[in-house]
Amino acid sequence: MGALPAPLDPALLSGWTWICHQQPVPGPAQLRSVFLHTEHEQRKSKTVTQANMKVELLPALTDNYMYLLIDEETKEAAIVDPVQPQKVLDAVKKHGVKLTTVLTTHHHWDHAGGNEKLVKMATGLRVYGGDSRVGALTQKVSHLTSLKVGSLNVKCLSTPCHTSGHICYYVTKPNSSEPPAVFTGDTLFVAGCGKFFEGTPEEMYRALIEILGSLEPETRVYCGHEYTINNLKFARHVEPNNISIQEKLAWAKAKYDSGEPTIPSTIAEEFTYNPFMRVREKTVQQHAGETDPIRTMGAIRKEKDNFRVPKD
Ligand SMILES: N[C@@H](CCC(=O)N[C@@H](CS)C(=O)NCC(=O)O)C(=O)O
Ligand SMILES: [Zn+2]
Ligand SMILES: [Zn+2]
Repeated sequence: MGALPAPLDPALLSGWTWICHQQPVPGPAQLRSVFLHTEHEQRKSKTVTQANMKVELLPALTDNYMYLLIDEETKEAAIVDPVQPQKVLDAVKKHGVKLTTVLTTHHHWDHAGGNEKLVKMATGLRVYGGDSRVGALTQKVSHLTSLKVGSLNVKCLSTPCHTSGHICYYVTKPNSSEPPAVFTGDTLFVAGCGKFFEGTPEEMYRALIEILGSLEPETRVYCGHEYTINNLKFARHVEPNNISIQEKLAWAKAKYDSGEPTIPSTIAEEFTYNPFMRVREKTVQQHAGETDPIRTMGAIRKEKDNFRVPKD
């Protein structure tokens, strides 16, 4: 074993001073940049292989993920939110695949900020997104737009709230018994959801419960950030007696300690520990002092915006 630094508390991982849709500006957090640099290198990638689709998780920035989606049949590939283009091209080369497609979840810098550079480094890319603010956009998509990556079917799901043009991408392989995958950007995180920058509690309810919540329960969830531990600490605050939260938190801490991603989860799992997916549950409503799921959604989002994450 080399001299790896002790893992940082995830509460320290915010790194740069920024709002997520702006380019980071050097701030007080630069003091931690030496640690953070080391921390980046400690974050491991991971490949999830299903029968006909492969998903490589590519850690980016401090806590973002880019995802390389590979169709094993044709060796064609798509990249989700390529904020660090060189890392993407290294992964493309490693897998010996042809990158044809960029799937952008939303226009924020930490997701779409690499598009312009990537299209210059690799020519002929189709760049999809649901918002004219997405850089290098070639095809604007909307709810239920379908597209293909090799033999894989990708269905665009419009999930406005974090941003008004946010798209999740649902990927299936025709005639396969393997579970589908969904790339959820900053709409759904493991055990959490994105901030409501451009939308309402009602819209997030529709996105999480009605749209993502009606996908096949075994669907793999690949989200835009590694926020799992902090999210579960908030979930535990909302539902102190929920065993699923306690078990997932212990599991996530062990993963974090070994530098491994906590992604993917599944839609079925999210319903057991994610408070924003559980706004119809009495326990969550009681915590919020509400009886209506949409009002509960608004109340717990507001509470999380101001939540101080405990050390353990
Ligand atoms: N609380 C975030 C701060 C960064 C942030 O605001 N992230 C955006 C996405 S880029 C967000 O929607 N976070 C959801 C949340 O804080 O619950 C963290 O855990 O580091
Ligand atoms: Zn983000
Ligand atoms: Zn965002």
